[in-house]
Amino acid sequence: MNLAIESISCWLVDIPTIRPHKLSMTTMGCQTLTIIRMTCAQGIIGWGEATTIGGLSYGSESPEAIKSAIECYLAPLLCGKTFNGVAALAETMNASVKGNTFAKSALETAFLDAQGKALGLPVSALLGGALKDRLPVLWTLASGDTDKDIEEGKRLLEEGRHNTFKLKIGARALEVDIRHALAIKSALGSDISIRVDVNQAWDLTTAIKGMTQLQEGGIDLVEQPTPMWDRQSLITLSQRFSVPILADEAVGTCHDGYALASGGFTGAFALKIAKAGGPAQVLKLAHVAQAAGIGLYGGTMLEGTLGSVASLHAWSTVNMQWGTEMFGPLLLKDDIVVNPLEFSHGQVTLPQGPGLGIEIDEDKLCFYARK
Ligand code: MUC
Ligand code: MG
Repeated sequence: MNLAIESISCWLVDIPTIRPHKLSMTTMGCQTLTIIRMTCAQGIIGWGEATTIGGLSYGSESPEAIKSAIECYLAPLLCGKTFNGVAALAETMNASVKGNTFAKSALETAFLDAQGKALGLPVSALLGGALKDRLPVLWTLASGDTDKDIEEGKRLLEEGRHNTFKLKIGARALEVDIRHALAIKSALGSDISIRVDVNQAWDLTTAIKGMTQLQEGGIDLVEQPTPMWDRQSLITLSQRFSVPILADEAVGTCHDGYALASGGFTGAFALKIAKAGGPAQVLKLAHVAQAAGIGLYGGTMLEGTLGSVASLHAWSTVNMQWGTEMFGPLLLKDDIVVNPLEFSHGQVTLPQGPGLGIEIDEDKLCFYARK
């Protein structure tokens, strides 16, 4: 369906987290959401979000750079033009702007939201159709303190909100990290799935040592143990251990996925709309993985509700063997939507209305927007 884009506005929205969130490269006390509003003909409005972690410590696009790429380069390319879908939108953006997948993801999301509203269809329908309306969602224990993480994990299990946990390791000495992970595994019980995310902190030798102990201790999945550029180590580890590897930073687009798959990687890919350039683009990577027999996992950049819902629409159209981690909104003290997502029994409900199916609270957007 043809949609003419008239204008695009962009804000940096700073929201504190409920507790410090410690990763191998940074500790977050606040999350910055880059939010865009796309106004189309007939007053149809689409919303999009691009969010990264820890300024420039995680990815190569900062929130400020995302806003500037949108305002100075991408919005002028799109405003005043008509597009019949995301294929044409992506072609126009990619012809003039290299990389910048976070910025492109926010724009593709907003276009899908607007197109869904114009057609009276949920975004999932524009992406192939939802296979289900409830998706599994784990929680990340990352307070930086083993006892606090155990307490938090036990509380969430009791409340029935989550039944699977990811731990962030890699910042401390290997033995400390292994002790931490195995203490949490034994405290939460053998039937609770525990995964670890090393966020690229180990070299191959350390990874072999670490994975041997994690595998013996019953850890279910090891995410991005080695640097993103070291594709060969990831392939070697995936072939050497029975505990599967989840590639995250190493796999953004379908091209990365193809290179890993054709190099002999086994395991799973963490899909993220921001790494791929949007909810439609990330499905190209999902399809490469499916063709290669590689598992799928719905990844987050710790987005708020807007970005998390955009991801969920995409994840709902494929089979996520490893579930999802779309818990970002629960890590934030507040959000900019009228109705929060519904999380229970280790699952989250996909909104059903037209477009993304969420309503933005513009007063809250103004309140949290950077002045
Ligand atoms: C990452 O690397 O996976 C996802 C969950 C979380 O706690 O951090 C992110 C980033
Ligand atoms: Mg990760």
